Amino acid sequence: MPTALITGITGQDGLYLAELLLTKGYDVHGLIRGQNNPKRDLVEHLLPDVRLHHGDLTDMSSLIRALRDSDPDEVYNLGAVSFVAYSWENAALTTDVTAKGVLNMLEAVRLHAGGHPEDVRFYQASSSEMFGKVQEVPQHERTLLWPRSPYGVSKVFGHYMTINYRESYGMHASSGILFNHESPRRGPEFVTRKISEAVARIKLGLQDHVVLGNLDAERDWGFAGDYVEAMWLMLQQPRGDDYVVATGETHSIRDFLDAAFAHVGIDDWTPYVRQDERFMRPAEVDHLIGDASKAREVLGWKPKVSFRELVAMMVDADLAATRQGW
Ligand code: NDP
Ligand code: GDR
Repeated sequence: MPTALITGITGQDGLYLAELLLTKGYDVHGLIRGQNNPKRDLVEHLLPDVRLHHGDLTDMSSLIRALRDSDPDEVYNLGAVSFVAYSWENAALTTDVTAKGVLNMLEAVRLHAGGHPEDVRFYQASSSEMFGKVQEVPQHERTLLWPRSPYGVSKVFGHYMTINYRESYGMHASSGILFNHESPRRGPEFVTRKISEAVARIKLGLQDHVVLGNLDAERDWGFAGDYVEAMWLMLQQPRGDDYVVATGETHSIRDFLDAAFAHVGIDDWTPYVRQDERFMRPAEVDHLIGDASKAREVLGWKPKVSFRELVAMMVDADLAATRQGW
């Protein structure tokens, strides 16, 4: 039975990835931080077969201990301060976790694997935010990186450190440059879930508007359940490498609003949406669209859920959850 250790198991991707690996027969371990993490109950309820280990990406000794206790064949490093807007207010913390945390994990894996660093396969959660001020459309593995936030800069560090460990020590280390992926498990701070929750509550008469920032930014949005499959496929290849994972379609926040409100029968959303400076960013990433040809050709990966299906799935889940909460 192969064994996997996942950091960020309490997050959106961690939950989907753990479910996927369990269906494939893996012994799944997860890193959980804090002395009383409120998401522990959720993980234990959804994934009773996962074994949790205390640890934090900023504390290398805890990573070494988690590796010793789980002895994994595969490590998926999904843990991060992942909210771009928050990263300006907490740039040093973001750097400690999202940048230096990657180095801590790579080094812990290298030490744990002793003379055979290639025996423990490593996945790094890189991001389309690394493209930032877009230099090329669509973006692919060799597109120039120009990050526009402390989060983006931290992800560039983690990305190159992963490549460096592959080249320096022969580690089987892969970097997935994933474009935005969403689901009903997306944190409510991110724009898609903020909209799907608001649409559900507006439809049910519990809220009369939602306040957003820039409506013109464009993102390549896919479904998280599809994207974790690409992570796994990367670690099944003979060698580590870098792959863009995306749908190849881009939509603005306005398009998302159109689709989400239309799904509940509201054609004109303008009376329900307000804009506020508070949600504007000091520097914006305006236009993201990924070229996932390499993932398609080498991994045989392609997305299954379309943009409209994704929006409908999120709004329906929030309608159901809101009704249940009554
Ligand atoms: P989430 O924000 O949902 O999850 C982040 C996870 O990181 C949580 O489990 C969180 O734990 C954990 N974490 C935070 N700080 C630490 C720390 N100091 N030590 C250990 N773990 C920590 O993110 P997603 O699931 O959406 O994303 C997973 C990864 O993929 C992240 O690295 C993200 O940056 C990256 N990514 C995401 C994309 C997306 O569209 N979703 C696209 C591209 C990359 P806790 O619950 O305790 O806070
Ligand atoms: P992003 O996701 O920054 O792309 O990072 P987010 O959903 O936060 O923002 C997407 C775009 O929407 C605009 N926007 C708003 N965003 C939020 N959160 N709240 C608002 O009210 C709002 N109004 C407009 C933003 O300006 C932005 O242009 C996500 C994270 O998962 C990262 O960890 C990951 O690396 C990238 O996706 C790929």
